[in-house]
Amino acid sequence: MQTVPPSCKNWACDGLRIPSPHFLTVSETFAMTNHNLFIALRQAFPSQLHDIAVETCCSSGQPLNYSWQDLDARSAQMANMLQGLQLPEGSRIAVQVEKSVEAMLLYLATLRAGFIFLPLNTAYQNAEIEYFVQNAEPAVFVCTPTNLERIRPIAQQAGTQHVLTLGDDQTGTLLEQAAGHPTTQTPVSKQPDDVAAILYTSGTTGRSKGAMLTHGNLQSNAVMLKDYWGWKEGDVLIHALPIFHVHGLFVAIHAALINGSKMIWMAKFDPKAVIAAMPRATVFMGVPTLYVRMLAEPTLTRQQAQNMRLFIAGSAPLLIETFQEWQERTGHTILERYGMSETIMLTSNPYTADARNGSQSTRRGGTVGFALPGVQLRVVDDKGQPAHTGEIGNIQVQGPNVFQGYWRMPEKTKEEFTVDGWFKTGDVGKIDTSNYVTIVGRSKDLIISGGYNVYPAEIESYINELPGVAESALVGVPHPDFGEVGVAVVIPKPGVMLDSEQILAAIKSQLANFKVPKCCFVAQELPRNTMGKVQKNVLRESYKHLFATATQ
Ligand code: MCA
Ligand code: AMP
Repeated sequence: MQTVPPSCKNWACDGLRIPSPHFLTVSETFAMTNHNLFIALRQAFPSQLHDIAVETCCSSGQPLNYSWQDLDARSAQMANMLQGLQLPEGSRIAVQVEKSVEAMLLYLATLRAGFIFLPLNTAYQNAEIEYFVQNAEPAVFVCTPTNLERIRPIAQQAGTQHVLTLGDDQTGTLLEQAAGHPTTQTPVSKQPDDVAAILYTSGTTGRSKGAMLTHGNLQSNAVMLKDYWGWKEGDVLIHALPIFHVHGLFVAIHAALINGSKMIWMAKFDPKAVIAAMPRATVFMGVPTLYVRMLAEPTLTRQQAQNMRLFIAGSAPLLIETFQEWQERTGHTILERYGMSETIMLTSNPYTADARNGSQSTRRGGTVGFALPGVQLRVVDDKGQPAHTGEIGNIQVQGPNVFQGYWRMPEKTKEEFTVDGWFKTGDVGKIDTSNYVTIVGRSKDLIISGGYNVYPAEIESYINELPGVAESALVGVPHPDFGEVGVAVVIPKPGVMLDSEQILAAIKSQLANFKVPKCCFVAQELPRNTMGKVQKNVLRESYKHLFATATQ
């Protein structure tokens, strides 16, 4: 039975401006005059606009169905509302809200209206938000109704003119204001180089940098992945990832929309719910932690997964044990791919062959597959010279997917590119004789925990500010659930007694919860090499068994 959201009742999808459906090829994309990404997505909507596009699942309220017409009409209303605010060209629309279909519509509306979408992790706390708004100076900030009183002064101090709210239960001033606007809208004309979104990603200095992704970056990656991953009519995606990072926002949503595919939409990942939805779906995307958690469920069986066509993993290394166990339990071979906020998707294992048929072109566990069509990837040594086949070095990339630069950080942007225009990923890897890429580590000091990035320099700077702290070091150690988690080692000032629980509590009040170290040790000194540099490898070795179970 179809339950229509209360606010959708009176929609009329009159005068749609874009004929449908038609899947754009890469060459057609380049022949377009208006390169607004929304046009390519809208063009792929099925001709039966009353069919269900998104079905919500497993939230506390009643399941809701959104038709393709709903997506079009409601994003048009929001776009018209945004345009009615008379914002300057290139305005940033910052969004920190819980996952909901309306939040996705706000993203589509921002594209349509030609503004720049700036999604923020819901875990970010005041100090983190303050930095983002002061850096990005958004014209609009959309937050949850609950956070309004907290966010409004922070946003207004940074010059944000409009602070709106959006709840995950179809409430908030954004929807109230959008409701009175027309349900049709012509997407604002955009060039491929126009910025569509800014994604904040931290750096080695601990200061976050806004990666500017263009309409061209996003569109080229989406169109290419649709083909590469064999998307076809009738595919249904289980969407269980957050929508404030590349994986859930771009890779998953674009893939479904650009194929005119329905999404089963889960506000939060619940392993039981995903497994229960498998018989009605064909594609799933997740970070490795999601696969680990599903493997712990007895309901995950070959029969339950038999309707599924493709399981995709990325954002963090997928352990070979997880890859193999998934194959044994479900009969499916996970396709692992690799990407970054600055580049969207870079490499992928092949779609076509199955690992069990012995052909050259299989999905190989422990590797991230081949450079995607249009992406050039090279491995170089520390002097920038090409590494030999199989030799470990720094991964550098080029392609239409590579971002335009860091927001208002031209110097930082320059540093991250080589003089001949290759982007330095900060990942360390190798390419074998069959062209499979394997990531073996990172030159950047980064911990990836459950698919979220934690930059030690940022956490250390917070710890070092605490009273009585002389210095600190954060290292990543293996964890059976999150893959990797942070462990802090803190050195007190002479004569000071520090309490590790108090340190963690102090950090927790200032930083997103996933950044809080899972363990903290107070020590007398940090191990250093002869140059005086902290030997994080020694700390990692000391604590590597702290959470040891399945990862050992
Ligand atoms: C939650 N917690 C975590 C994490 N998530 N700790 C470390 N790492 C995490 N990732 C902690 C919280 O701090 C909290 O601790 C406790 O777990 C429960 O929090 P809750 O939010 O309820 O956790 P959860 O719902 O179980 O979330 C786990 C999760 C989530 C489902 C794995 O982290 C998740 O959705 N991860 C996916 C991230 C993602 O989409 N990454 C893609 C980035 P306490 O109670 O002590 O406070 S895009 C990217 O990387 C690139 C481009 C790419 O290639 O895709
Ligand atoms: P982000 O800054 O959130 O975009 O994170 C990008 C980083 O995630 C990359 O530079 C890699 O270090 C890591 N990453 C993404 N996918 C994979 C993967 N399949 N295997 C290993 N690391 C990955």
